[in-house]
Amino acid sequence: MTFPKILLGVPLLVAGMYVPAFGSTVHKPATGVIGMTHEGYSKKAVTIHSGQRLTFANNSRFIHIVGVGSGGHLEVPKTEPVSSRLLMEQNDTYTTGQWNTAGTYYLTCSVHPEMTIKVVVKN
Ligand SMILES: [Cu+2]
Repeated sequence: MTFPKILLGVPLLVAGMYVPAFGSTVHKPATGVIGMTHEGYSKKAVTIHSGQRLTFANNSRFIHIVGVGSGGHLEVPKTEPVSSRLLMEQNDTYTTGQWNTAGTYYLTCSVHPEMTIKVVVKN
């Protein structure tokens, strides 16, 4: 029986999620931008007004997969809080769509369950 070579990629993928990459130093996020460290956001909560957007910057060497939810569990909200459903962190900096509906929401990271930020949207 031959060993499937694709299985060699699995440990590398897992290592990429938990072991920081090598490279130049990471930069602090700009003012007003929410940073993402290894297992947390730079804030526990943020309050915005409807129509505003949130910008996140990855100031760690870890990947983050961010979406609506808490405790690492992404969920589909009952009411659509943002104008764009795409809430995944695919780049080092990510700006959400406009937050339309007043309420309290949570954004979490499916890779790091400790990463949950409360988003309060006011009219
Ligand atoms: Cu994360």
